[in-house]
Amino acid sequence: MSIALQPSLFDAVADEVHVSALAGVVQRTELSSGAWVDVRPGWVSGADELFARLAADVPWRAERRQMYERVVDVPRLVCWYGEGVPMPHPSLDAARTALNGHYGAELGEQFRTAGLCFYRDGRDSVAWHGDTIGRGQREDTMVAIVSVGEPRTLLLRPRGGGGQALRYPLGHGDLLVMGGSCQRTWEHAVPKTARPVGPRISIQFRPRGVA
Ligand SMILES: O=C(O)CCC(=O)C(=O)O
Repeated sequence: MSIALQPSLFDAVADEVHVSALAGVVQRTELSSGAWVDVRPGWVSGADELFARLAADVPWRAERRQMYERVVDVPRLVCWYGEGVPMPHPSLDAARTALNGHYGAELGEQFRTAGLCFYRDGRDSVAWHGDTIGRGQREDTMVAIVSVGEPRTLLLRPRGGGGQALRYPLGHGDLLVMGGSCQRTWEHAVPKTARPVGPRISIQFRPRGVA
């Protein structure tokens, strides 16, 4: 797959992909109902290289789903790496190891799976939802999202809406972690945009039984 990407200035000089330390630099925002969100901008350096590798090497799948009487295209490409399945790039193992080192004690378990989503342009999106398939419906958990490629806005709002959504533009190696009750008391979305935006890949690390 060949997709044009505007490189960030930082990545113009980064020739390898690596993750930096998290302790003391992740910024936590407490939300309502025991939910929280952590943000670490630019966590992955060499993120444009990682984007290019993932865009080319991951066996992306287009999905279709039933929507009322029609079957429609899911507006993004996906690929799922379950427990024990080799990651498509060694830096994703490094990222997961670093996340487990930083969050393992608080989470009480390990991040194990990786879901990858490819937003090709502003028409690709994901609607409001919480990751409530599985344990996220009943239990506090964490979902860690690494974003590479061009920034897209991830919105967060209390479940059911109301009030101003929080906006997080995520791309070029940014990390965002949703924790506590976030998956069942808040919802997130990546809306479509009419702005000319380049492609973004989202890598979501989750513990076992959360999807
Ligand atoms: O694109 C993102 O970072 C969000 C992905 C997401 O919410 C999901 O796949 O459940």
